[in-house]
Amino acid sequence: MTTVNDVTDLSLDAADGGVAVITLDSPPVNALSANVRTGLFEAFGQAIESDAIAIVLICAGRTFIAGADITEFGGASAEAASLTDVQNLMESSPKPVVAAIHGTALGGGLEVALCAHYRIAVPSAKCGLPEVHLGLLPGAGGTQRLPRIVGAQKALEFMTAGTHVAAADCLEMGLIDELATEDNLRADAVGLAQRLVAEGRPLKKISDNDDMVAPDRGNTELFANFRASKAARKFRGFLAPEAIIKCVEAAVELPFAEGIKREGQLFGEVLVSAESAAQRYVFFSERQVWKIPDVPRDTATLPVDSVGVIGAGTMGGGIAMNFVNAGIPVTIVETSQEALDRGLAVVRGNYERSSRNGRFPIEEVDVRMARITPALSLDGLADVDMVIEAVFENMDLKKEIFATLDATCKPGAVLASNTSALNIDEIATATTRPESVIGMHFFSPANVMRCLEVVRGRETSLEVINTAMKTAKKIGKLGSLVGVCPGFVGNRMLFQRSAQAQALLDEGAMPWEVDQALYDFGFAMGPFQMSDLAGLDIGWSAETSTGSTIRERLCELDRRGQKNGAGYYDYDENRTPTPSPITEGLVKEFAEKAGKPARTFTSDEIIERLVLPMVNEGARILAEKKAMRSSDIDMIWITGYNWPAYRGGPMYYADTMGLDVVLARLRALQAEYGDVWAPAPLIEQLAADGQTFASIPATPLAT
Ligand code: T1G
Repeated sequence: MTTVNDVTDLSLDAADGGVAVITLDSPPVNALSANVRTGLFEAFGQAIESDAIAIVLICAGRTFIAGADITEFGGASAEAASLTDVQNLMESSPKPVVAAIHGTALGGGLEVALCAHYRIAVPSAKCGLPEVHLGLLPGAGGTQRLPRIVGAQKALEFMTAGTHVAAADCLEMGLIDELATEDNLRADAVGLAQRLVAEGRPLKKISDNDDMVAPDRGNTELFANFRASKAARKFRGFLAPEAIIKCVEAAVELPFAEGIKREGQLFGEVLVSAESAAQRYVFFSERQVWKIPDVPRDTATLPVDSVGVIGAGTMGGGIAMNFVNAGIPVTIVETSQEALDRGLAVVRGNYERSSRNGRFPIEEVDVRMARITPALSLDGLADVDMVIEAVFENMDLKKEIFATLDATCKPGAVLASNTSALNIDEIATATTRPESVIGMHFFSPANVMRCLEVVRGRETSLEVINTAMKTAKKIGKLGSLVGVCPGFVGNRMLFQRSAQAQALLDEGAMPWEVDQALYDFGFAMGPFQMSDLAGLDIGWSAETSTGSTIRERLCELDRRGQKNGAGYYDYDENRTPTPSPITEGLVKEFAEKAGKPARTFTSDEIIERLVLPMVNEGARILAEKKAMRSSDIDMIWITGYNWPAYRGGPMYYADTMGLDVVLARLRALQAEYGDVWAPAPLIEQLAADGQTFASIPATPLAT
């Protein structure tokens, strides 16, 4: 075994029958750092020069190369061999090169493997080109080689989805040539290399393949159809998907060498884009949420092998589904059989729809439903490891329930509330075990939205915090630990945005102007369309209505939202919204009464009026230590409210504006609209110091 550099070894062991084995060992994921590229370049050079009959590339640790080193992007390019240098050396090797894959061969990692002549993988391995999630495209030949293996259509789907594909499917697609035995990869790879030589098999160079792309030459319809496809609707606002489509067009229309040049041009464009910088920030931010400064990594995790959910309504049913989907049995408690039956019917309907959409076979519906035990008493929760209360947002009711849970549940059970704003510490006072009480705030629809605000109470134990966060990860949520305050983090900032949306209406802006501005910014829907969707009459009653707001007046006109065809908007039978003259009249009436002059509102002004209050509140949340870091706030908004990932989140957005600019705008708005716009002291301080929210180190929550 020769040490090539500190992350690369080269073995020319007789036991391998003349096959050279290059082993990469660069934790955590063998990313293609400068050191790794240099090691590979030198190792392949030595192996090709040696008397080895063939070469195997394999990785130590958890995975094959998982891509370019994302931490290197945007930094000075280190003096090292380029990825292309390595790939050219591999592909032009006069000796067979075999890539041996385990874990996840992703991005540049798969692109390296595609420059081997053959690929072998263990059954548990996965391959993918997920660059699109970083706002990038496979920039090391992936956009030119993949279509030459699977054809243009599949390549478009594969690269714009950026999914990880199981080894068996990769074998079927032709991405890999053989499956190894799970724990015998090295030997099987060496065996394959020996067979290639013994059988005189050709040195397959994907770049020479033309038969998979030639049939689509001139087929402009294929690309037009893909751009118009349902999948493409998700590309709105992102740059990388369209760049990927252009690369595949080049793969089909141009010779390989020219296609590679086109890929390089388009890669250069997306690499320097604001969208990719934001998406790379999100990639690292969603890995920071699990790091809690004052909860040591070796903190115990309590078992969560059974769960109780109180309430089978929209939230309770959705919450239960998360655990059922993770294979954890759930006891769901309601106050009446009718409520139980109704709730379980909704859950079954959700599963049947997922099955119809191809998520799983219909038989799985009963398997999942069988994991749910309905109950009409909290006694049914005596032995569960975790309880999540999801009843009506009423403090007295919650305290009554937690007092019963305290008397019913086994010692050590985690007692969580799904409350979206109420004080966890107050709920905990209803029990004799406040150390076991925590908030687990799911976002509606609870079985869909990734966000889970884990609310740390003053007395919540480290074990319970750790257990709640580990449970969040286990059920596929992005857990964000937050402190107790009204609305916690997400809703506390949403309150501010909603107040300004209403203020804009009161000044004469139309609901559709506000909604359109947020839609164009990248949200799926604006606040007024959202209100119509949820129902305008939530919390409204004809008996107490005073007609003092536009919403009350709409409800008094029986305009209750989508459900009865009219709210802020008018709706046709397909629930397509159109601006309503009735709403327009009301907005104008209220604005005139308030003495507001009729005027136009630009999208930029609307976005500023909606986003800056959120940023200001986020700054207060950080200063109060109710969030540990600004990127946690961003992740809550991206995973809980669909803030567009290509804009990084509200705090990131403010940082990219510059906090000095944010401060100046807040002061200008304060002068025009009053102290509700007073800048948070933290913004004043950071602006004065020329700092950013991201520059604040992670801080333990105040309790
Ligand atoms: N570069 C640098 N660090 C990385 C990394 C990468 N590519 N991937 C992961 N890490 C770090 C991560 O930040 C974390 O660090 C640790 O590794 C464990 O990650 C030219 C341009 C591989 C499936 O997009 O999808 O190739 O927090 O917690 O859950 O065309 O990491 O411990 O300090 O996620 O087991 C394309 C990104 C790059 C793959 C493992 N590749 N990574 O998941 O662990 S662009 C990707 C992942 C590219 C080429 C283009 C996952 C994983 P820390 P983790 P995991």
